[in-house]
Amino acid sequence: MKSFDLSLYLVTDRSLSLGRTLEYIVTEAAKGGVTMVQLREKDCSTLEFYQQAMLLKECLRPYNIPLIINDRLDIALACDAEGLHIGQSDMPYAIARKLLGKDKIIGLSVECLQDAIDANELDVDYIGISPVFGTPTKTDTAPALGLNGIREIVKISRHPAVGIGGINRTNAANIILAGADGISVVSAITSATDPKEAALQLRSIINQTIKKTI
Ligand code: TZP
Ligand code: MG
Repeated sequence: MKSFDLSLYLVTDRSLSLGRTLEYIVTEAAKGGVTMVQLREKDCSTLEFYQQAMLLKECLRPYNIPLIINDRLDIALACDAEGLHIGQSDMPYAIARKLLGKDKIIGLSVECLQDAIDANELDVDYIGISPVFGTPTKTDTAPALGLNGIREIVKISRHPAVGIGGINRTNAANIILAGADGISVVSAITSATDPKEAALQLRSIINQTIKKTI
């Protein structure tokens, strides 16, 4: 059975890790309570990507945290990751599902209401609402959807949803209050002086906020 928790979802970016390895960042984040990790690496060779995925799989195994691979279906298959995250211009969902099988997690980025409506036709496991706010981490994004965008999308979507883009401890609660099941962050954990402490703080905000919404 596929079971996963979207509440605190770390997405990696080596260029923001302040010289520390992703193994270090991910292990500290796991100790701090992240529930999913996505390996998202641009500008790296297939060999490096594969080796990095295998290293992160080892780091996450003791914590039982799923490793999701961004975009690269071949890497997800090669390292037997728990899942794949695809964007609107990546491998079509149907092909990814056919090759990965029904037991793997597949997430899809939605960048507007129509993407979310279209995603209702697909058996994706979650949607990533992208971007919620503008962010220097990724500048080639669709226009920011804001909290209203989250509200509109979760109202019509049949899938669990996580917000991404410009999320940190000052606005994390609002993402949950707008109806998302979780937050996805890159810099708020990856660039923190103490990634474990950053994850703990986000974890605590999410726990408090989820309690209020129940
Ligand atoms: N997709 C949409 S925004 C984004 C991605 C990968 C980057 C989010 O980074 P940060 O540092 O959490 O704003
Ligand atoms: Mg992509």
